[in-house]
Amino acid sequence: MREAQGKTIYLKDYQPPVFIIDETHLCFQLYEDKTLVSSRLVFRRNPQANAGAPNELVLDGNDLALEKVSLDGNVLDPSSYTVTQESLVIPQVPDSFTLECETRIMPQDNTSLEGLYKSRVMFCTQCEPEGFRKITYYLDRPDVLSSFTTRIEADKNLYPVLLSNGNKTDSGDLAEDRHWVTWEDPFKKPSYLFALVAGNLKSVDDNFTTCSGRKVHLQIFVEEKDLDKCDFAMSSLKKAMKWDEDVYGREYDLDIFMIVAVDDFNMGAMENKGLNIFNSSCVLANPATSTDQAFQRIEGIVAHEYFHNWSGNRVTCRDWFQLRLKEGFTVYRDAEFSADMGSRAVNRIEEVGFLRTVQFAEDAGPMAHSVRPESYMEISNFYTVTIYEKGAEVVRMQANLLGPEKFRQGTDLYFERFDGKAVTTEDFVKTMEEVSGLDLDQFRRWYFQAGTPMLEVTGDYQEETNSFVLTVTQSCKPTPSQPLKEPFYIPLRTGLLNPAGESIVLEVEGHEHDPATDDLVLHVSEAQQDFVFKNVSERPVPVLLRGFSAPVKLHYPYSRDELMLLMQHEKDGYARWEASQQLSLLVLDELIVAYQKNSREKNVDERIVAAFDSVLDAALTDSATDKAMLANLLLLPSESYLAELTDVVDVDAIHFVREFLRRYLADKLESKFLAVYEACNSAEEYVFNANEVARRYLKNTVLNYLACLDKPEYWALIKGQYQSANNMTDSSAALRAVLNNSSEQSKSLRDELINGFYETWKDESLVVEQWFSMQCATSSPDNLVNVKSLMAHPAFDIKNPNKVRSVIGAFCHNNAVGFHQLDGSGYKFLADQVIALNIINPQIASRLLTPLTRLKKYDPQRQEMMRAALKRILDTPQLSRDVFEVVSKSLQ
Ligand code: B3K
Ligand code: ZN
Repeated sequence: MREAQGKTIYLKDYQPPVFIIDETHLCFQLYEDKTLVSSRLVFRRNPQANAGAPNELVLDGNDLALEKVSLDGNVLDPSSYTVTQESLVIPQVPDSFTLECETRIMPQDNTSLEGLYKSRVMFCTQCEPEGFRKITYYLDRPDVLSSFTTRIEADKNLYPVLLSNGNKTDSGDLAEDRHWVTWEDPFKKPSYLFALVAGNLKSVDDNFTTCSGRKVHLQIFVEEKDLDKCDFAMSSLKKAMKWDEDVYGREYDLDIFMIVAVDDFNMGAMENKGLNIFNSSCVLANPATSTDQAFQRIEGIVAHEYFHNWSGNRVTCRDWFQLRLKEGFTVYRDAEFSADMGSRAVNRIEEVGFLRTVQFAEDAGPMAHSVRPESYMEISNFYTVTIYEKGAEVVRMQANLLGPEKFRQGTDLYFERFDGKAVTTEDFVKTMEEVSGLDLDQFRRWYFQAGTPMLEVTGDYQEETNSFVLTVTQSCKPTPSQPLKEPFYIPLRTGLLNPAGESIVLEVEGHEHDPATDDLVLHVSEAQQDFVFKNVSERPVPVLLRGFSAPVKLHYPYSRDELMLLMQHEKDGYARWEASQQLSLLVLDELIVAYQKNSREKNVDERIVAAFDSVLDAALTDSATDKAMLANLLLLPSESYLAELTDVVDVDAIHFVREFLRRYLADKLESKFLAVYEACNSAEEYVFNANEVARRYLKNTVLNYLACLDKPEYWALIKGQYQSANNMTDSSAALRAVLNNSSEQSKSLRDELINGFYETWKDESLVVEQWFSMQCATSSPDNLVNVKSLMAHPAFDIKNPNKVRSVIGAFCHNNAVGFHQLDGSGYKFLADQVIALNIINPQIASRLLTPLTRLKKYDPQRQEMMRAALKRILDTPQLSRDVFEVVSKSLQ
C-alpha cells in the first residue's frame, strides 16, 4: 500500500531526468505463488539534465522484494544502496552503466489491478500511470523512452499464450512443462506503455492492409467461451485503422496489433504499444448479450485505444500534468470517428449531455482542476472528465478556429515534429499557432483556468435602425486555489431566425462579412461585449452556441414560443435539442416550485405537450427524420442535469416532479406513443447500423412512457417484447421499463422478468453485470435494501471492478433519491464500501467517492451527514493516497 501522506507534486517542480534508459531487457518467470522479474537496464546520463544534478540514481519501486542488484556486473552490497517503500537509491553511479535487478512480486495477491496481476485464470498488466514501479525498479515516468525486450517463462498448459509489446522473436520449451517466449518492441516507449499477458487464450485473427501496402496481422485474444463475441470489435478496429489513415494520414507502424479481453480491469481499456488490454465489457459483444449502447461504446473505445498509437504512443506526454495532450486529443479523435460512423448530431447531443452533467459538476466541486493541472497528490485521480471530455472540447475549439485544412496541417506537423518525443500541451498549441498564424494567447486560458464559464446573453431589437444587439457577459465562479478568473476566449457560433423560422443572412459590425452566411462565430473575449447585427428587418430569435461551440453554460431569456420556434425550424441538431431541453426546464422549474410549496395545483404548460406531440407526429409521418434525434427530443432533462443546474439540490422535488411530468405526457399523448411504438416495432433479424439503432432507441423510449401509465395492456406489451426479443437491446429495455415502475400492479411481472433474466444469463458475466446495474440504478427512494441484498448475491465480487461499478456505483451515482435518503443510510453505505475498497483497490475506492464530494450542493442536514461520512473515511487507518486526496479536498 502506498503512503497516505498528502504529498503534493507540482508542475513547477518538473526537472528533466538525470538519467535515461536506452535499453530495457526484462525477464518474467511466472509461478502461481510468485513472479520473479529480472531486469537489465542500460543507463546513460541525460544530456538535457541540469548540469549541477549529482549522479545519484533514484529508481521508483513499489511493493517489491529486491533480491539482487548488480551494477556493471558487480553485485552491490546492501550497504551501497537504500531501499524505501517507494524507491531504490544508489548514491553514486557512473555516467553510463548497466544495472541488473532481481525482484520478487506477488501478482496473485495484487487486488489493486495496477502493475502485474492475475485476472481469474490469466496474468496481465496495467502500467499507466505508475503501475510499472510495481513490477520492477525503474525510472517510471513518461519522459524516459526506452527500447524493450521481454522474455516470459510460464507453465505451458496453464499459459500457452505469452504476449508482450512489439514482435515475437523466439520461443522454446523448458523443463517441468514450462515454456518461454521473447518479444521485441522496435519503438522506444515509456514504461507506462509496457504490457504482458499470459493465459490460456484463443484468438480471432484478421488482417489490414495499410495505405502503403503493408499487411498487419490483427488478433483479438479471449477465453475460448468468448470467441463468439469478437467480430464487432474486429470490424471496428479495421474501420478505425482506415479512418485514421483517411482523416489524419496516420498509418499503423508494427506488423501485428493485438487486443486482449480481461475481466478484472480498473477502467475501459489501455493502449499499450501493439498490445491493447481491454476490460471485457468494452470489447466483447454479440446481439444476444449486448445492447446497441454497448456496441456503440465498443466501437468508440476500440477506436480510441487504436488512435492512441499516434496521439499518445508515438507522441507522448512529458509528464502527467500533460495528460490532456494524449487524452483530450484522442477523445476528440474518437468522437469525430463516431460522428462519421453514425449520426453526427446525435453523437454531439450525447457528448454535450455527458459533459454538462458530469464535467460541469466536477468543475463546481472540490476536485475542480484545469485541463492542464498545476498539482496533484495521486495522478490516478486525474483521469477525469475534465482531462478527457473538456480536454477534447478544447481541441475541438482549436480545430474549429483553424478550419479543417489548417487543423490537419497542424496535426501533421505535430506528429512529424514530435514523433518519438515526450512533449507538452504548449507544444501542441504552438504548432497550431504556427500553421495558422493565429494568436492563441488568450485561448490558452482554457488550459490554465478551471471552472465552467457562464454566458449571460440578452438581445435588444432596435426597430428604428433595423439592428439587433446581443450583449454577452461572461463570468466564471471561483474554483479551489483560483479565486479570480480572467475572461476566456469563447467562440460563440450564432445564427438568427426570423419569426417565420427562416435563417437570416448575418452582417455583424466588426466581423468579416460573408454575404451568404447565416451562421458565424462571435469572438467573445471580454467580460462584456456587444455584437450588433445590421439589416435585421424584424425582431429575430437568436440561435446561440450552435454545435455547442464552446464548453460553457449559457442563459438567454427565451420565451416559450421562441423555444418552440427553434425546436421546429432550427437546422443545427444540438441547438434544436437544446431548445427542447430549455422548454422542459422551464416547465419543470415551475412544477418544482409548486412541489416545494406543497401546492396541490400542478399546472403543466400545454406547450410542452404540443412540442412532444409534434415530435411524435414527425416520427409517424416523416420516415426520413433521424429517429435517434427524435428519441432525444422526447427525453426530459435528466435528474443529474437538473441537480447540476440548482444551487441547493432538492433531490425529492426533482425526482417526483420529473416522474410526474413523464406520466402527464404519457397520459396526454398515450395513443401517439403507442402508435410510434407500433410503427417502430419489428420482428426482423437484428442488424447493427445507425438506422436500426435509432429505430430501437425511439421504440424503447416511447415504451418507457407507456410503462409509467401502469396499465395491464402495457405490461402485456412489455412482457411480449421481453419474450419475443431477438436481441439484448430490446429484452433489457423491457426489463428496464418494468424496473422503472415500482407500482404494486407491476410487481409480479417485475419479479418474473428479473428472475427469468438471471436464469437465462447467469453464465454470461457481462450480462449479469447489466442485470445488477439495471436494478441498482433504478431511481427509487427505497432501493438500498435491494442493493445490499444484491451484494450478497453469489455473482457479486467486491474484487471485480465491473461488479462494484454495476452494484455500488450504479446505486450511488444514478439513484439520487435513494442515495440521498434523509436518514443518511446511502452515505453510510458508500463510506463503508469505500473503506473496504481502500485496501482492496484504491483507484476504484477513490472513483466511487464522487457523489460524496458534491456535499456543498445539498441542504445543511444532508451536508452534515455527508461530511460525517467523509470524516469517518479520513479517520480510517492505512488510507491510500487516492482516497486521501479526494476526501481531504472535499472536506476543505
Ligand atoms: N490511457 C488509459 C487510461 C489509464 C488510466 C489509468 N488509471 C486508457 C485510455 O484513456 O485510453
Ligand atoms: Zn485514452
